[in-house]
Parts: sequence; C-alpha cells; structure tokens
Amino acid sequence: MKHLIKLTILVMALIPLFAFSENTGSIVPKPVRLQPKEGRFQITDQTVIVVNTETQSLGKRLQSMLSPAMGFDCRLTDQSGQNENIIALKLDKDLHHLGTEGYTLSVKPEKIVIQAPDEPGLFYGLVSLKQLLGPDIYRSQKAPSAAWYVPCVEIEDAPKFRWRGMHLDVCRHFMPVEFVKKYIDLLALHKLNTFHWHLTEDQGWRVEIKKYPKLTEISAWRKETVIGRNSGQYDGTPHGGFYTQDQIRDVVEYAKQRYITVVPEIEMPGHSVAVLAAYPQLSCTGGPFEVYTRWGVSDDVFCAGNDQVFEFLKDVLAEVMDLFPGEYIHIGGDECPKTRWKDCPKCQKHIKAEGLKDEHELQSWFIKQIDGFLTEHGRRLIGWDEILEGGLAPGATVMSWRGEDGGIKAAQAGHDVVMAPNSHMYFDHYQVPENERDAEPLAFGGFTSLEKVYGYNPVPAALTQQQQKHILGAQAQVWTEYILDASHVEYMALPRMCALAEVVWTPAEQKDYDDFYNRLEEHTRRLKMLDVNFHPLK
Ligand code: TNX
Repeated sequence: MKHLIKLTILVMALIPLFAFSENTGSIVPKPVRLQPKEGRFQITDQTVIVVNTETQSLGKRLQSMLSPAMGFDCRLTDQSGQNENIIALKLDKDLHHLGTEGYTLSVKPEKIVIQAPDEPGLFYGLVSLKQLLGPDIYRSQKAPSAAWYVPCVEIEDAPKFRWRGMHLDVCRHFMPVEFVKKYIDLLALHKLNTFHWHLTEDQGWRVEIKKYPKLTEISAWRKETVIGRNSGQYDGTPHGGFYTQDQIRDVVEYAKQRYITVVPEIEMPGHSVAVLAAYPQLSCTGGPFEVYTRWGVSDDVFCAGNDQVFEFLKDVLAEVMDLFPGEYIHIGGDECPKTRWKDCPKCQKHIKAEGLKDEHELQSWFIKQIDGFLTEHGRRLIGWDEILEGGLAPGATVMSWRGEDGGIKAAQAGHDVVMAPNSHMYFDHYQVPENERDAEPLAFGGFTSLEKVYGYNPVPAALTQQQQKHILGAQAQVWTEYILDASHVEYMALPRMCALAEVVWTPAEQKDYDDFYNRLEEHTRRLKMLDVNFHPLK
C-alpha cells in the first residue's frame, strides 16, 4: 500500500514535467530553433523583471501580459544585481544577424533571459514566453490555478518574411473598434506585423475625412442589404458606421504597441459608388447614385478625365497619411470596369491629350498620378494586381490576388510584391469540403482548407533568386460580403490565421503539417481562453 502511495505521488509529481515539456513544442508559429532543456522556471509574485531604460516599456508590456491571469504584478527593476528568480530583457545589437524581428529566449530554472537586437524582436520573445506558460495565462481574469511554470528551453528565432499580413473588410459589414482591437491582438499572438484595413467600398465608406463630411453623413450608410448571394431580395435594414479620426488614431497606436503596422486601403478608381452617392460630380455620368446594397462590381467608377477627382483623392489621401504613419498606402485599383470611361467625353478627351492608347492606359495613368503624389509625401503605393494594367507606376508594390501571375510579372519587372492569391489566402472561402457544409454559414464559395493554407509557399519557383527578393511576404484576406459580424469573422479567420503565421514565419523546409496540427490542439486552448469563436479542428 505504502509503495502504491509513493508511486502515485511520484507519478503525480512527474505529470506536470511531461505536460510542460510537451508544451515547449506548442509555440505557433514554430520557432526556427528550439531546444527543450531539463527543468522549469516558476514565476511567482517574487519574480522580478529586469530592464534598463531601453527595455523599460517592454518590461511594462510583459507585466500587463501576465498580470490579468496571474492576479499579481511582477516588479520591474533596473537593478541588475539580482541574478535569480528574474526575467531579464535586453537589447543587444550584436544579435543584428537575427534582423529587427528576431530574438533569443533562454529559460533556466533560476532565470529567464530574452534578448533581441531591436524592440520588435524583444516583443516576439515576450509573445513566445507567454505561449510557454500554457493556456490559462490567456484568461482575462485571475486563473484558478496558482502555479506558473515555464519549461526550460533555448530558442533562437526570426521570421522568414517581413510582410506578414491579415486584411479585414469593414465595409461590406462594419466592425466596431473593440473588435478591430481584438483582431489586432490575434495578429500579435501569431507574430503577424501588418494589418490591412479595407476602409472604403461601393457598400460603405468607413473613415472620417474632415474636408468631405458627406463621406460619413451619406457614404457610410446603406439603406438595406441584399440577402445571400445577390438573391434579389433585400433585408430592409439600414447598415453602416464609420471610425472617427480619434478612433483611427487610437487603433493605429494600439497596433503600434504590438509592433503592427496598419495599412489603410482607399479604393480607386473602382469600388467607389459610396463616394459617388455623396459626390456625384466625381462620376462620368453625374448620377444620381445610392450607396450600393448588393455585391459585385459596379460600372460606375471615378471619372478619370476630371481634375476635381484628383483634387478630392489627394485631399483624402493627405488626411489618410496624417492618420496612418506607415510607409504603405493601399489604393485598391482592382475590378475597375472601363464601360463608363469608354462613353465619357472627358475621359476620351483625356486619353487623346495624354497620348494614351486606350482605357487600360488611362487606368495606369490614373494610378501613376496617385503614385507620384504618395511618393512626393515620402510614402509608397501598394495596389491589387490590376495596377499592372497598361503599365505599372514606378514606385508601386503589387498585391497579387488573382493567383500569383500578377506577382510574378511585377517581381520580374523589379517591383516588390505581397502574395495574397485567392487560391490559398482568401479566408472568406469555405474551409471544409462540399459534403461537410450542412452546418457551415454561407460563404463566398471556393474551398481553402487549413492544410491548403499551411502548404502555401509565397515564393514562386518561376522567379530567379534575385527576383525572389521582391517577395515581401504573404497576406490573407477576410472579405465580409457573407460575414455578418465579429464572431463570424473569427470563425472564418481562425485557425487558418495560425497556418498563415507559419507560412510567413517558418522556413519552408521546416514546415510539417502533422506537427503543426498537434501544436494547434494546444493552441486552440489558448484561443478558447481568449474567447475566440474559431472553426473547430476535426
Ligand atoms: C474580389 S480581391 C474582390 C473583393 C471581393 C472578393 C471576394 C479584390 C481585390 N476584389 O472586392 O470582396 O473578391 O472574395
């Protein structure tokens, strides 16, 4: 009997060891180098976070990442005298070979040390440390369990790509600021660094522009919405909303604290009916128009032969640049039918005056005007692959969505590219096969499984090594025609976002779907604590 008790105690004591050493393998995205070691470090209310002036704010960030679930604050100190029971954060330029987003994380029984050449890397070290603590640490309130163990481990890690993006369409269905912040938190959890905020569309304009108040009085609201896939029936319910400039600044700052750049998208020359509803003089025909209530592509677009259009767009972009300090401004450029331009005397006159061949060159001329304007202001233009039509603007970066062809052409021509192909990176597509869709909400169509996303390689084999350098990374899109609210966005975005994270972080030769899937089981426990409505694993 005594033996049995001893054995039980021994087994009980070992369980956490096994559980925790297993956990060293569950970081998502998978670190480039990770060596599990013997033992574990315990974080208690006596543990001290050691910082210096450079790492003070990240020390505070670590405190706030841990304290809600732990129910206590680890003390911050700049006294490096203490050498035990510490979590030390250090910036070390000697680690510059890891790049600005790389870090090392060493967990020993007596101390944890996180080092990085730069702040973003140090932040990612904190994100990894938190994942090592197990799912309870993601609770927003004090967790019932009282002991916080970190398994001993040595990690050296850095991302494969520098553009690791998620897009969100807040136009087809408006998403409140609180959710946008939760979405940004989810990006940070997966070490994604770019949030592409799709802010303007035929169906709604979502950003306050002081000079053009009708954009938020009129363009931000539609009187009703078509039911399903353009069924011809409408719901009779007004829909809309917009972000004030203060709210935008707040979101941009929130993202910045998580080392995420927000790339705003202001669509032109197409997908702009909502603007024309308020300012019909910017169209070819003069209107009248109403904010679009159905999905698809409208023939009514900005007139390309009217100076007022460029004055308007430059005014808008000036306010947008003021709100979004990042390098890139996305100007859409996709799906712009040439129907109106063909019949418009102003557009035709302009084609002649500029010596252009046709309406496709007019589209290219349009984008070049905007490219010039953004470049003058020290920014860079990015647009969907239709901006290749009629010749690329000199400084343009291409976001390749109609497969990879546009991206390949752009890279061959020496332009930077973000891969966002609808074959792998469209999270508005179904995630299960057709015969398993009975319980799925209506989606755009397609079939993009978790495994398919995971298997994506953003670097096409058709490119030479030199051209491959133009592939900045990849991005997934969440278009919301059929995604009605925040919880539905989560359902479509997760867990595919986890697969995306590995596509853009982990070197292709280290990827292994089975291993990823095993880690996801632990990872989805984190998502549960974060109250995320993810699509269940099989
Ligand atoms: C194409 S991607 C669009 C969007 C739609 C999406 C639906 C792109 C540049 N244009 O306007 O929402 O397909 O998947």
